[in-house]
This record gives sequence, structure tokens and C-alpha cells, in this order.
Amino acid sequence: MTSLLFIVLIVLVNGLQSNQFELNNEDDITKSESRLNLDQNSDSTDIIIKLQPDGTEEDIQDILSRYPKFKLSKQFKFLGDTYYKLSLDESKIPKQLVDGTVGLNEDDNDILRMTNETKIEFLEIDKKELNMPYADTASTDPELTDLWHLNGVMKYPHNIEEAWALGYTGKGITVGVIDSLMQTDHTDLTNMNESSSYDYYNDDDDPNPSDPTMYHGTSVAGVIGATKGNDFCAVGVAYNATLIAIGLLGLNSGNRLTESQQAQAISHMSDTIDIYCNSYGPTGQYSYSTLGSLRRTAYENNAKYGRQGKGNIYVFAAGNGGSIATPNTKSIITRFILLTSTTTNSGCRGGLQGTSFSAPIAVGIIALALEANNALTWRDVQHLIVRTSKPYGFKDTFDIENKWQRNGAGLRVHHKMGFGLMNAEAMVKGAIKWKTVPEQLTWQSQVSSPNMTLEERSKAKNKIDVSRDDCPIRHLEHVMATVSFDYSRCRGAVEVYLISPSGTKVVLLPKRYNDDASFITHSNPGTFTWTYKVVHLWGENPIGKWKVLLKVDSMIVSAELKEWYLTLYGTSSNPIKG
Ligand SMILES: *[C@@H]1O[C@H](CO)[C@@H](O)[C@H](O)[C@H]1NC(C)=O
Ligand SMILES: *[C@@H]1O[C@H](CO)[C@@H](O)[C@H](O)[C@H]1NC(C)=O
Ligand SMILES: *[C@@H]1O[C@H](CO)[C@@H](O)[C@H](O)[C@H]1NC(C)=O
Ligand SMILES: CC(=O)N[C@H]1CO[C@H](CO)[C@@H](O)[C@@H]1O
Repeated sequence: MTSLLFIVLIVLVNGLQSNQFELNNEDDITKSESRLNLDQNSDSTDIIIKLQPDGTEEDIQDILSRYPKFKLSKQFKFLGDTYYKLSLDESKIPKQLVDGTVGLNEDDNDILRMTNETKIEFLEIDKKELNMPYADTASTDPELTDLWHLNGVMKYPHNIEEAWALGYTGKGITVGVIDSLMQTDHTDLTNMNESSSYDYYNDDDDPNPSDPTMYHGTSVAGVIGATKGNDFCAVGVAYNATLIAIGLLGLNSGNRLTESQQAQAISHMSDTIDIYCNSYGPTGQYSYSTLGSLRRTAYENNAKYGRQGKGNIYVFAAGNGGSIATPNTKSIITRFILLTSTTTNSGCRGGLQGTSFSAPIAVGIIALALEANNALTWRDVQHLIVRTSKPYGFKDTFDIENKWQRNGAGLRVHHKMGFGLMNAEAMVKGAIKWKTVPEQLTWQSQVSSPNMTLEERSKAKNKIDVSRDDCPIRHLEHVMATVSFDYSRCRGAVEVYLISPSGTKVVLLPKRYNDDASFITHSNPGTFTWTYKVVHLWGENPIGKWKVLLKVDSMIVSAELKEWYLTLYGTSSNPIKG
């Protein structure tokens, strides 16, 4: 089975995220309540369907004739199949449905009936999710506009110039920048392929941002691939890589992106594109959401078949939410550095800040490594990042668990800073001699259902034994931990930890001040089930006792650990010795 692929960003943290938070006003709380039910309602007025393999356009017309409130609004190709988007016909439905205040629900009668249509193989509401670019508003003080990540002024460098000196500049590597498009005639973005670009936000093939205030994609692209030696503005980390603009964002303030738009964007030219840069994500205030089935299918398909079977590489910005975030944006990395890049109106912009601009540095470094060895699979790239990143002496006094630990495989790992700062020179040298890792195995534990209340001691611990006979994995890659708990109120006050057989303690869910409207004021009880992805146990042997630990502040919430289980990914033989 192919697992979902997310490269963890391992870029420098160089400062503190503010952990102030404001109490939310009534309005916000009302809004959040309506979004608390996962997958229930989406404000969406569209559905996506796929017909059985022998389905035709006539079948669509025939189906539509039985559902007068829908009309065919779009047809598109996705992973080789034809999909149809059906939208509520505005002339036939009440106004409040049209303006999006109330969307389609899974229990809509027509949708229930349509699911039974024999010609339909797949049907899903095209859920919408609020996403925004992960750039912070930052100063434009010229003092702060150095290309610090390149120019050697940093005490702890990415060693990018050393990788260039070895002859690697990203030549032959193609990067898709999923963002707010890019200015095509920018003098510093000469390596952009305009004809391969597409705008899924506006559904057209013009890769230029429609509005110059949408500088974000142009700046992200510059960090990856701005032209070298033209005496203008910036130099990209992989300055000879080919850039393809994939439009997904239209506004700096937030974009309601549909599942189908996102799934198409992350699959755009997946044969050709090596790395996708994603410097955006959920707004991270109150809502959280899971992947819809189109994106899930896309990631699984692209890990298996993308990049001619080596798997596409996705780099996601971790988000700037930090301690005010919800579970969705529990970031491993928060980033607070400033840098300079290209911007719209042929400009050059300093003071860029946010994890938006960490992701493209990581993308650039991975492009250099792929140029050094294009046989690397998506898993090889993860192994290389884990092995070659440098913890240096970074400190993060941000909040809990701010220590470096040595995990059971001897790797230094940190809750916020991952495996440390990515190192281009070490990545490239490692890539040159890397041997493809053995086949990935997956193993799922039994479900443990302790139903353990936390009222008295405000802590609950439960263990799962992974035995040598059951589990074939001896060298972990990532671990998925699914944990379900009930809470009496203030969901954000419940903390969850995982402790591996080697004794490595992982924060699955820290305190979240804004989760569930507000840490302090939220009063509704509920159940929260979530699957957490953990990379901190990379290389460990999973055999032995695993523990989950739930903690609450008993003054404000009581909770019950309902059930949990583990899904392990890794290899039986040592991936390093081959
Ligand atoms: C769908 O089909 C199932 C069984 O074939 C039936 O029980 C159900 O009532 C149908 N639902 C609708 C909404 O027609
Ligand atoms: C852009 O991409 C297309 C499709 O892959 C390719 O045919 C074309 O040669 C590329 N253009 C340039 C300038 O590289
Ligand atoms: C916990 O509750 C579930 C569902 O109610 C039940 O199946 C399970 O046996 C319970 N576990 C224990 C340890 O009582
Ligand atoms: C090998 C190669 O094509 N190198 C090019 C990299 O880009 C610079 C300018 O940005 C060119 O001068 C090199 O020829």
C-alpha cells in the first residue's frame, strides 16, 4: 500500500512565534460551530461524479433529466479519468442555497438517490476549504533584505553555494509552484515554462496573476528559481530549474478552494513535475478538515506512478499558527526569518516572512539533490533529508517539549525543528551515492479501547504491544497514530503524546489556544478522532511497548481516552546498508 506523502519541512527556526491570543467574538464562535462537524457540510453547491468505465455523455444527460436542480457545469480529466461537475441550477433553487450560506449535505435527497444510479461509479460533494498563503505581513526594511540563506552571513548555513560549486543548479529538474501564479515576463524568472502552466483558481491557462497585489506565487517562485547573474534582485536556490505556475490561490486573505481544484493542482503534469511547492494551507483558526477522496486518490496515485514511477515530491509549508493553531496546522516548524525575492510588477521585494518562504528553500535544495541523482524516489528523498539535516545548537523556547532528543535510531530530533536545518551540500553528496531503499511495508496494530477517564489524576496512559511475530517492520519511516477521545468542554486543553518502545516522546497534540473556538470559553462536549503523522521515530525498531498519554488541565476539562491504534510504515531490512 502506498502511503500519503508529505515531506516534512526542516528549515531553520530563528525566533519566537507570538503566543498571544484573543478571545473570539460571538460571530466567530457561531462560525466555528457550523464547521465543527467534519465532512458534514461544506457550503458547496457542486458535486463531482465519475461514471462507470462504459459511461457516456448521453448517460450524463439522462441522469441530469432526473435531477432538475442540477446542471452540468464542467467536465475535466483527472488521473486519466473523466469527471463531471454538477452544480445546483440557480434558477431552480432558493436564494439562500445559491449564495453559499447553506450548501449541499450528504443527506440531501437527490444526492442519496443519485448515489444509487447504476451508471455512477463515484460521487462526492465538492467540499470547500478556506486556505491562505502562509506569508506573514512583514517589514520592508532594506536592512533586512539580504539573501541571508545564500550569502554566507549565517552562522548556520544551508550550504547552498557549496552544492552549486559541485556543479548542481537544478538543471533538468521541474518544479510546480502551486500558488497565486507568477509574472511570466519577469526579468528574474527566465526559467518559467509558460505553456505548461495552468490556473485552477480561475480555470484558464493564463499563468499571470490577475492582480499585482497577488505577489505571493511570484515571490515563492523566485526563492526557488530566480535567474543568476543578471544583476537583478534574487538568485534562486535551484536557479536553473524549470518553473511551472499552477494557480490555486486568488486572494491573500483566504480562498475557498474546492476539493477538485486542489486535487487537480497537485496532479498537474505529474509525469513531468518532480517537486510541487505548496506555500499555503488551512487558515488555522477554528476549523480542521481531512483530505477528500479526490486528493487522497491523487497522493496515492502520484506517489506510485508520478515522476515515471519514482513518485512526485510534495513540500508543504507547515503554517505560521504555532501555539494558536488547530490540529490541522500543528506545525513541526515555525519560521521567522526575512528574505528577498521577485515580486509582481517586475519588482523585487524584501522582508518576506513566514513558512511560505521556507518551503521554496526546501524545494530548491531537493531539486539540487534530484539533479545529482534523478533515480531518487520520494522515499529516498525523505531518508536523505532525515540523514543530512543538521540540528546545530538550535534552541526553541516557544513552548512545550523544546528539547532535542536522540531517537532510538540515534537521530537527533526536535518537536518543532524536525531533524534540523536542511543542508544542500550534504544532500547532494548523499544523493550521488544513495541506493534506493527497500520496499515499504505497512502494518496496523489492533485497536486498543481502554475507555479511560481522566477525571482524577488528569492523565491516562495506555499501551499497545507490537510483537516480533506480528510485525515485519524493523526500521520505521513514518508512523500514523489514530487517537479518539471524549472531552467535556475546551477541546484545546487536551494534550496527547506518543511514546515509542525506544522511549522517544512525541507530542501528537499540544495545547491549542484557538482550537474549538476558544480554549477558555468553549463549553460544548464532543468526541475528537484524528490520525497524527509522526516522523520523529524515523529509523527506530517498532517492536515493543508503545504508549499513548492523554493529559488535561482538570480545572477546565474532563476527558476520556476512548481508543487508539497505530499504522506503521518502514522496511524489514536496514535501508542504509541496502
Ligand atoms: C438506494 O438503494 C438501496 C438498496 O438498493 C435502497 O435501500 C435505498 O432506499 C435506495 N435509496 C434511495 C434514496 O433511493
Ligand atoms: C514547456 O513544456 C512543454 C510541455 O512539456 C514543452 O513541450 C516545451 O518544450 C516547454 N517549453 C520550454 C520553453 O521549455
Ligand atoms: C470501550 O467501549 C467500547 C465501545 O463501547 C467497547 O467495545 C469496549 O469493550 C470498551 N472497552 C473496555 C476496556 O471496556
Ligand atoms: C548548465 C546550465 O544551463 N547552466 C545555466 C544556469 O543558469 C545560468 C543563468 O541563470 C546560465 O548562465 C547557465 O548557463
